[in-house]
Amino acid sequence: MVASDTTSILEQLRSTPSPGHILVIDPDDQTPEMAAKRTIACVLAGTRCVFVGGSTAVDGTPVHDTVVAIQESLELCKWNATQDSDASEEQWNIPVLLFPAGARALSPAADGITFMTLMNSRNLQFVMGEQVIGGPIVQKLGIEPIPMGYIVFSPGGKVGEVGEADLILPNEIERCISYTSTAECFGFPLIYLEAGSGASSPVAPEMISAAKRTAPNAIIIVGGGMYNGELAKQSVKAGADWIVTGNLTEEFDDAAELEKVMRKYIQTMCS
Ligand code: 1GP
Repeated sequence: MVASDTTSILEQLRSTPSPGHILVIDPDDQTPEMAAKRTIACVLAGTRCVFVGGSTAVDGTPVHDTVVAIQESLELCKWNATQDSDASEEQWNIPVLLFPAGARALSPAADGITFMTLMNSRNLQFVMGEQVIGGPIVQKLGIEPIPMGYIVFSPGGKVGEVGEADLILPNEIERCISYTSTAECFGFPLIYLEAGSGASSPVAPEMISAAKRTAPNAIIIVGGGMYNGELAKQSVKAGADWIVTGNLTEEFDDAAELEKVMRKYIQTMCS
């Protein structure tokens, strides 16, 4: 990241005006160069944070190469901004966070890591197993861990399958409340409500409202199937602090076109 070195990433996330937009980059779906190009287009459109990872991205090499390419592009844009009195350097202070599928999908070039537990997995490996392997590595790498309760809702997509999630179904608001209250009791600063990448519908607004109500101290992140700004806006109205978009951005190889689409998306989301 190119932010002030004294500000923690978590503080930066907390102080970013809500709602914020997160771009999720899946290194399995694109080259590092394309990931960097999409990142720059989205930041120009208003994105304020980048997650790198995906449910099948378990190997560290593509993750690392992708993080490096993104960081280099952001640094270059920041440097360019220093040469132009009309440009804002601050715009390029974008945290690049690992959003790992497991303990091997790590990179020292990241600014931080969403150190998550997949709370509603049936498999302990995703609740505390990968974490116990990854914890010492994260400490050695010196990247900032940001604790995150990760909760997967129906339809769940690939992450629901791979993560063996006991999905929260549309009529199970009480289960949603149980998980988000528990996440609040653990003190997770981040709670991610996930419908799965490419989900046919995003997490329902009433689930998001319940999460916001029962976990008032957490930053509520919502993603999966957020195909347009209107859906994102509904989630924001329900209480989402940050909206995550992945698949939609992969439809565009042309940076100018992507910037245009995402500018409209983010404007609608914030309206
Ligand atoms: C995946 O929630 C994110 O973890 C993004 O989902 O790819 O559907 O935007 P989409």
